[in-house]
Amino acid sequence: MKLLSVIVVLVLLAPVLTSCKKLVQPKDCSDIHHQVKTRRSGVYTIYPLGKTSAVQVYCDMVSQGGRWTVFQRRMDGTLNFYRPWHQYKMGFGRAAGEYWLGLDNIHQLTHQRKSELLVDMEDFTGKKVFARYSSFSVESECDGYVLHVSGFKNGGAGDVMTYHNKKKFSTFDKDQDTHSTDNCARLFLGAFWYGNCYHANPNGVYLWRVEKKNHAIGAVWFSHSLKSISMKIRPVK
Ligand SMILES: [Ca+2]
Repeated sequence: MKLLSVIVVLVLLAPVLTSCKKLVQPKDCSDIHHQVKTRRSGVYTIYPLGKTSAVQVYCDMVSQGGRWTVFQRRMDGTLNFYRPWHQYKMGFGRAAGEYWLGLDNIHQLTHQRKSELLVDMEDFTGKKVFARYSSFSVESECDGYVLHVSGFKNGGAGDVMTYHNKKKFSTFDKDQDTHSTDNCARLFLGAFWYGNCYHANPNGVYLWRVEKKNHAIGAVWFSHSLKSISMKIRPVK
């Protein structure tokens, strides 16, 4: 009888006991940093949509205070970025190398928490610059993944993203750009928040060198071909 009472009490207490032990799953790299402050830059698993949404990302724990969740990364030209809508929606590549995190994840991360954007880049002469924006968010697929970006801070790269503000996302098989007669993704072999058409084309063709002639189809910031670029977000404190 006594044993039965103990079992009953334990069963009744179960929600309380287990709630204290529940796993805290990080939504982004900022959460990972918050859990253990000494975490280094590298590949981690985050859960932007809750416990069934595990996805691997590269966390930049160094640049400008760290805590950055990288959503786009080019570094060696090993991955093809000329891909259809579905892949830009879901993401592709590997977090240890070149990848795109996926528009649904980017939407979730920037929808839940007010976020800022940092774009680090290096050209083929070894020059490193950045552009930073104090506000960055992406709407849902139903709204065309419309980009909202503002609060530019120059780190030598210049402001290209303001041109892309309030534009929808486009891929070669889904034209949502503002070019009335053509498809910017097809013209410039990329996928981005194109207008008519772009100031930056970071998902364009990897060019391997300083390119004077064919830079328009390339992974460029203005007309500057990029050896590496990483676009990353973190919640505003
Ligand atoms: Ca068009």
